[in-house]
Amino acid sequence: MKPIDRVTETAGKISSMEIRGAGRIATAAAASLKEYALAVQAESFEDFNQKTAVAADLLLKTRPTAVSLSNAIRMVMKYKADDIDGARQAIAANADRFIENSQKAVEKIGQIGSKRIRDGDTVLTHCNSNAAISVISAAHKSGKNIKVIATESRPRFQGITTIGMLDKMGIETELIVDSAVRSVMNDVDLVVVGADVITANGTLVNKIGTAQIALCAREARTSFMVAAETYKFSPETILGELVTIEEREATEVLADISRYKHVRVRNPAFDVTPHQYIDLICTEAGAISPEMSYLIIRERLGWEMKEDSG
Ligand code: RI2
Repeated sequence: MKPIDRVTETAGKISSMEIRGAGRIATAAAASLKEYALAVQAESFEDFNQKTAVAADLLLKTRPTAVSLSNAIRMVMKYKADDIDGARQAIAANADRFIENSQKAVEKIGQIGSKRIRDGDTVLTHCNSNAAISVISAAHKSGKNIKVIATESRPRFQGITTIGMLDKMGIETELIVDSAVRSVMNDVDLVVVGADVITANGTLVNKIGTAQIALCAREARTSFMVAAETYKFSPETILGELVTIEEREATEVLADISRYKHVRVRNPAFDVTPHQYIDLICTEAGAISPEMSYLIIRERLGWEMKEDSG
């Protein structure tokens, strides 16, 4: 297989959600760029730079919402080299660093976030987030007796992946349909979800249904926590950019719509939770209030801003 075909294959898996989850798609893209940079044949340094830029663009276009993807690609593609060999090594080193930091971040988030879970707590989670599961798993490992309520997360049923992971860890779990969230909220002590994007003012963009859960949590006075690596924060939002919400295929919701004449299916993959509904964002840099998101972007991703606005 040609190196570019391998990138196209990974991009296809990300688009179809065979590889999914904001963190996983970011590390898969980084690994794919490394593999490509090490394998691609180029006639000149310019040719190499052009080819790797095309590969990066292929990966970038797969999922329009997740800022993890654009942050990862920019971190991997930020290299200074004099020749092709130097560039190959720099891209490979950047990718390795990104993947390692990402794994460490998820662990750290677990350690920090788990302190918010008390012995005997019931935690509700939505979709399937590695970062959120890290928090739950760290609380369980520290000996706390906890119960988890997991939503199905239609239409792609990522909740089934979540209950599988929790089951393997030996954590007592209940599966509910998405519309049962209000019915169980009074039994929940803490909601923990992941993030696809966090904007400069602390607004959360996450799996469709998250905003309704946050609303229910607020009404029931239940704490709502977001678990997110710092590369889920969007530097572009400081520059005024809006977050694009991915609309996916109608067939994910209804396999055959052909018998209806006046019906169309809408399938937004993500929704927007205002910062007022979020008690805490747990990152590898610490647990912060949503209002501190701007600082995370300046301090952790600031270099990207300078690059963009320059
Ligand atoms: P981690 C997922 O998106 C969910 O929205 C989840 O909350 C978020 O990514 C973060 O997941 P999708 O790929 O990075 O299922 O914490 O659309 O694993």
